[in-house]
Amino acid sequence: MPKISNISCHKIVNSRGDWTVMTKVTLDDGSVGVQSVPEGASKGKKEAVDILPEKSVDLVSNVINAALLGKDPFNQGNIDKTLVEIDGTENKRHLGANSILSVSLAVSKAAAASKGTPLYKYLREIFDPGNNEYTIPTPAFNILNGGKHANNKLSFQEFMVMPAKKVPFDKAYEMGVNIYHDLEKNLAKAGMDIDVGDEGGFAPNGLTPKLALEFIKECAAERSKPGGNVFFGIDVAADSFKEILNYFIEEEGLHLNSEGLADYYRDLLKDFPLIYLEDPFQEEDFAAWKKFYNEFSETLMIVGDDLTVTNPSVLEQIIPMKLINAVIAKPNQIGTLTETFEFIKIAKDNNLQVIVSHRSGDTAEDTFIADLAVAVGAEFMKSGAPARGERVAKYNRLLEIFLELSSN
Ligand code: 2PG
Ligand code: MG
Repeated sequence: MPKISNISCHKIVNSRGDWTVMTKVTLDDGSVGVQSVPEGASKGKKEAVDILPEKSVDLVSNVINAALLGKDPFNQGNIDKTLVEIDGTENKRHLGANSILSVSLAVSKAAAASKGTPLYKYLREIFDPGNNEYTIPTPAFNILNGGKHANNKLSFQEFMVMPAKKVPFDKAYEMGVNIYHDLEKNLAKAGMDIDVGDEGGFAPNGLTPKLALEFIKECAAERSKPGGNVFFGIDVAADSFKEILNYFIEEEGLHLNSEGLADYYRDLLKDFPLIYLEDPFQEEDFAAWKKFYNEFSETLMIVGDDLTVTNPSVLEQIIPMKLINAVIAKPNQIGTLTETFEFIKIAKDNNLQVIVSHRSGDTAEDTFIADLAVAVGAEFMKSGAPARGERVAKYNRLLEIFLELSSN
């Protein structure tokens, strides 16, 4: 059996122009796995912690390289356990979640390469061995950016269009691209800026959440029926505009308490085919989550991201509270593949829908989340707009898998 023969690491630049790391794992049969690490802007408080890229390069190339030399790359559980043990902290601040994640995922890629198996199939063998049924997740295209992802005055972070489940991936992708370009035209026609934010969605000033949804509704209506073939979703990322007591919607001068914000959502839900609200309240505003869940859990995806941070033990604490019916899964929030799988398993066992997600600072060379989303049978994948290299790399990989599976 092939063994790990070398691990090297260097700095690269991510989509936001910030430094991150890229790690290469080589096996003694010559197989290679390369993995870069994305970075978020709106992070949950309990996310695993990254360290400075320089320090990460040093630790991966020396400490981790020495520790994993000669280890079995097919025993992902053991690789990740070793990394977690060497780190020895609760939030991976010693080795750094960035160092650990780059190695953990690169090992899986090297192992898949060694077997000559597509990555999604190899990941499936670990996640759910023997299950050969694959589905392609529905894409959630983030076409308007605000919050911490843009320099505009729009409080909510991501306005997404989500094709209906019944639409096959190639058609769904086309729908996303067409709506994106229609939106570009309509914003320009209205004299608005068509520069884009961190995730490739437009980021003009002069919008309120309601106006943003009006624009999207108009564009979606041109190609398909809102509420029929295409639905809307919002990642509110409410942490990012929470003041001490209230939520501040700056573009409307509104300081809303939790109930006021819930009313704000009630209004939007009346007027638009919204099926998805991510982080609608700040991550510790449990009472507001609870009340909202009780009212809308049958009709709306109420999604935890900053609330659950891909952390299995955090999710286990949240589930009995009944606050959510869906979760975001982002490998870099927790730092290893094994823990990401554990988190997704807990979610599935508790009937929570799973959305595998990119980060706002992502890397163009990395498409891991597309293979991951297919491997775990995630219902959705979000990777920003259907534009910009680092965003479409993931959607293009999903298309490749879709075509491969369709031809069989
Ligand atoms: C989110 C993500 C990705 P960030 O909040 O869901 O869209 O943003 O990577 O900045 O945390
Ligand atoms: Mg989010």
